Amino acid sequence: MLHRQYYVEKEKQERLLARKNEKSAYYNGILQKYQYPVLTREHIPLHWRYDLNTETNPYFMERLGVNAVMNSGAIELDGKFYLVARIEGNDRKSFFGVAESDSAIDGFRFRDYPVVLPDTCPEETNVYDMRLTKHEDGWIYGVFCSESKDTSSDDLSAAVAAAGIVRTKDLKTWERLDNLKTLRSPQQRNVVLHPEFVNGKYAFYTRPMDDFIDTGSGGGIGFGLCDDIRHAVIDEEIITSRRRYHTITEAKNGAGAVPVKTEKGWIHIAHGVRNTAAGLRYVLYAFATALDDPSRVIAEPSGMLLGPHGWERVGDVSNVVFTNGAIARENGDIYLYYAASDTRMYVASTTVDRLVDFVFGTPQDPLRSADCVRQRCALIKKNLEFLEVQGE
Ligand code: BGC
Ligand code: BMA
Repeated sequence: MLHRQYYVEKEKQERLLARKNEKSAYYNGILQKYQYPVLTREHIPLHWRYDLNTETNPYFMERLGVNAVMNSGAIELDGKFYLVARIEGNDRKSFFGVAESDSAIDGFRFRDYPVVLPDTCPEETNVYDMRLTKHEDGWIYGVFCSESKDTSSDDLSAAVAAAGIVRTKDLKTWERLDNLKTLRSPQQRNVVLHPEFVNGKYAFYTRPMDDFIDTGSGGGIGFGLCDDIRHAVIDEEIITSRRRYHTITEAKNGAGAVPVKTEKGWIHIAHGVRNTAAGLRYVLYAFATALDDPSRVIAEPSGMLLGPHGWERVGDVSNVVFTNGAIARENGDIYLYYAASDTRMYVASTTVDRLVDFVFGTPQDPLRSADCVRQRCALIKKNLEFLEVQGE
């Protein structure tokens, strides 16, 4: 027999899943944010959390609760929208779940089961943040963080982050390949596979770092090539988007969504981190690289593309927005999926034209207050003169 509360919870969940999203009042002309999250812990099917049998669960209590749904890979397949979400159990372990919808902004539903990855690394403790790349070789690749305990250290929290790689054709059957080896960097997180071959090789955006948390001497987002995707090894990592003093990337940066190909260049949406008295603050920023050399930065608009505002600032790891997936549609629409404070997923929309205009038409960061204020005064002067001409 099903518990009475099952029907109450089911009804609540159906209402949530059927809720239409609405444009948020937030305006900056670049991104249209939507008001409601697209995925939350409340979207997780009841049968993943409760034992539905009243005999073994007389109080209808959550047996395996879910704490958060965040950092999702995103892909469009045959006109449907898919998010491969990072789901964090109450036990702090993350795993992946595929949610699908006919709409890019609402209606996402998880399948009956989460993703069961081939368990090929016995030392792996946690997996998270999968980027999905539709590669020109015909496969869909998922590159994610595979975290293990650092057994060489006495520190209980010492860990090693590596990039795990899987591939699939249908988001149902997943083949696990070797973890990426970067010969010159001991740790990797935030690795993204470029969708096209570069000089006939597979190309990865990496994030060289000295240690699990600190990027240390790692200069920013790396780029490296490898011959064999099944046993991926990268020797040299060259730096594309650099970290800089007193900018939004001072503490760390990392690739986010798979770059979007446009007529003017590859557009990247990445995250930048700065340290504050209240802890690390994560924002999103954009830049472009050359079509003939996706590692060469050709445009770097100043500042952030999206930062945590309002309720987005509040959650398990507050003051964080993070993306590892965007969907660029054939018609030029772009949907950027981002997590707020490591707790829930939101979406913002834009278009290729707008993003190109933002990336190539926004001035660069002059890096010093004196120059920034001069830059702003030039804009103000131009506007005041224009308003006068307009008779305003
Ligand atoms: C967490 C990630 C976090 C990383 C670095 C991992 O253990 O699961 O969410 O980004 O540590 O702080
Ligand atoms: C990490 C990322 C994310 C997370 C962020 C903020 O470095 O890889 O998993 O969203 O920190 O906690």
